[in-house]
Amino acid sequence: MIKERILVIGACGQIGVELTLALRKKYGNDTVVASDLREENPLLRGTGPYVTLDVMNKEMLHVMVIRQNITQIYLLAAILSATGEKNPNLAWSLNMESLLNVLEIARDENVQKVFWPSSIAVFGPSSPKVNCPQQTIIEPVTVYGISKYAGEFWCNYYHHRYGVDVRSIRYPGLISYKSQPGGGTTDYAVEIFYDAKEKGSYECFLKEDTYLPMMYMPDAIRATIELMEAPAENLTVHTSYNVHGMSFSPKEISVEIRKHMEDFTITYNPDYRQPIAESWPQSIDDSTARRDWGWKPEYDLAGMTEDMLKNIK
Ligand code: NAD
Ligand code: AKB
Repeated sequence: MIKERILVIGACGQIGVELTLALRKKYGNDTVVASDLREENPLLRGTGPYVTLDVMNKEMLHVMVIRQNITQIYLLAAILSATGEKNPNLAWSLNMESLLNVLEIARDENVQKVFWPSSIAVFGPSSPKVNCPQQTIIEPVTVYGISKYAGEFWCNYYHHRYGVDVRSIRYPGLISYKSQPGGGTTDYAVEIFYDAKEKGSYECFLKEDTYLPMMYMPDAIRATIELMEAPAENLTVHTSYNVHGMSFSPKEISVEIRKHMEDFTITYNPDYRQPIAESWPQSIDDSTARRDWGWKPEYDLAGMTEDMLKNIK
């Protein structure tokens, strides 16, 4: 039996911290090597091995994978939609080169499985707005969305051409309280909770009726691990799976928060992120993920809101 050794790249980000902790809980602390450009996140300190690593440095990454006997890689380093529009060249080079570096090394070495997240940002204005299907017209208009769509096809290519077992999810906007989000359009749905607790009010950068697909982090972590553990023969999608959690607008989430904090107020001041949000679907059809690996979300808007307010200090 192969002794698993898992490398998480981008482990100090919004998903990375929680995913690393969940993987360590499941597979053992020493099995999971966390890595990032940044200083180690305080929540990871003392829970397992940590290395500073720039995923753009292919030689260093390659040496790390060999020295640490890595058998699985979770690649989370990326530039997200809002930051990407401020620096398109950097977003394209980080998002593409990091993936190609990992896929090349996985092909050459003893890496059994790779996880790389895509996003609902692959969809564009011509995709269906409601219950957007797994396969449909996909014409992204952000550099982030273009990089994710290209990345999906690189994953598909390495799977079919070289047999690399790379798996992917099109995450919706993720909501969490352990690690801050890193420059996305859906970040308002996290900021709103912090401002509600700190100030009792929030100025939203999206219009009140902007519906977007969202998911609570515990569901996203579970989806990731369930997909990675699914039998390979059950998987029919080698680009990236649609997954649905919930869909709501800024107005709806503010109403939900007001059920717990009756004085909470929200104002709207839409900025450059509004057109990005409007280019994306409002909700996602995830029937293929449900069929292939049994995906089912647990959290809805009410359950997520209650848990966020309970946990944000
Ligand atoms: P994040 O920005 O919070 O974290 C990314 C991490 O990568 C950061 O800690 C950063 O320091 C690190 N990083 C950046 N450049 C690096 C480099 N050159 N080498 C090593 N590490 C580097 O992002 P996140 O929200 O955790 O997202 C992780 C992945 O999930 C990304 O691919 C993102 O596109 C995808 N995703 C996220 C969401 C979401 O809502 N958070 C939704 C859809 C898809
Ligand atoms: C973003 O808003 O850029 C991310 C995403 C949906 O990929 N949260």
